[in-house]
Amino acid sequence: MSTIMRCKGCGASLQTTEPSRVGYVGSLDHEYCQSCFRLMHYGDSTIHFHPEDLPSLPEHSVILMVSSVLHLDLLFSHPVWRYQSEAKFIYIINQIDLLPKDTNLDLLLQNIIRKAKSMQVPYEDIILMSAKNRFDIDHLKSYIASFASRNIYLLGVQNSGKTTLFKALTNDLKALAFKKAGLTQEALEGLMGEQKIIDMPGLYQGGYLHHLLPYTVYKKLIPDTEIRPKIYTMNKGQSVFIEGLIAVTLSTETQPVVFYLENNITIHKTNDKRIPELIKDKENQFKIYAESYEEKSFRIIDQKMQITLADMGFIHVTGPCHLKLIYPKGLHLSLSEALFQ
Ligand SMILES: Nc1nc2c(ncn2[C@@H]2O[C@H](COP(=O)(O)OP(=O)(O)OP(=O)(O)O)[C@@H](O)[C@H]2O)c(=O)[nH]1
Ligand SMILES: [Mg+2]
Repeated sequence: MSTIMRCKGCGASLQTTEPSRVGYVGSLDHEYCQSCFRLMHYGDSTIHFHPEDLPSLPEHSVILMVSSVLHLDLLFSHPVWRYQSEAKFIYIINQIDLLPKDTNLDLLLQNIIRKAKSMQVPYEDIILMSAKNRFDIDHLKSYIASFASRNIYLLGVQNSGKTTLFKALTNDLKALAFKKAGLTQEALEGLMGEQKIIDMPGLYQGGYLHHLLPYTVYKKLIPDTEIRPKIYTMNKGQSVFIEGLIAVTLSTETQPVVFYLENNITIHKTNDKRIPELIKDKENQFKIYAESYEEKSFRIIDQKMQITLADMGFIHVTGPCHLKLIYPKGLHLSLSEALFQ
């Protein structure tokens, strides 16, 4: 019986026959598929499929549902509990190091718990942590060890940090964790003491940057360091153009608007009338931005609200006011109460 060789980076079954398919490699004695090799050494991305179906896991599993703080508005949008009703769910809210240092984490946790309760989401625990923090990892290890279950699954949206956690929990040095959405192709397995940790391929989320932009572009736009607030006092009719991608215009009277984005993102203050011309110019420059743009208006009544800009960051603004956003068609934007302060 021949054993299937797997890529150590993404878990794909290695094959030598079809270069355009996942897992292709020149020779089966390589550790990494060609795609992972290129990602590691040249920083580019070739093929990867995006699994859309929820995987079926054994009954009574312990499932760590991993979410990034960047994805909180969609935290419970994959109702895995409906298909895995016997499982124990622990929600890991990862990448909290991205939030400003003075964020009130207790308040954030309370808001998440309130949301879980209102949506009747079953859970054992909700843990705020950073996969890059040794102390948080040690805590998680002891917590996981307290479960009798032998198999612990890591599940969640692409780019939420599952493989980063997997590597830290199992001391695996070869699995790849990059900002490439859909990097893990098939389950990766490793041991933490007597327990098996299984890192699953990420769940696909449409409307995120990977949906519209090539990896070499979106990897620079998704934050990997603290998103410090930048406050812009905007006047009526004034616009802020974010990295040639999203234009935010204030249609009401002067108002401070707070942007939480990766530090290197260019924010250009302009006025409403120049936006079409700027968008066109950006398209000419990059030829990669969306074929078409769409527009959404947000009427903010009174309290502090949050507009989530796909997996790129947030806007906080307090009403009453009216913001208009022009953005590539299909990009995910949402309005919610400000989840963190
Ligand atoms: N700042 C920060 N970055 C993190 C953290 N966890 C993961 N990352 C980064 O997030 C990116 C994605 O991490 P992965 O572990 O590959 O994410 P994944 O959930 O396995 O993604 P898929 O395999 O595509 O489903 C990488 O660039 C990681 O370095 C964290 O706690 N803090
Ligand atoms: Mg992964």
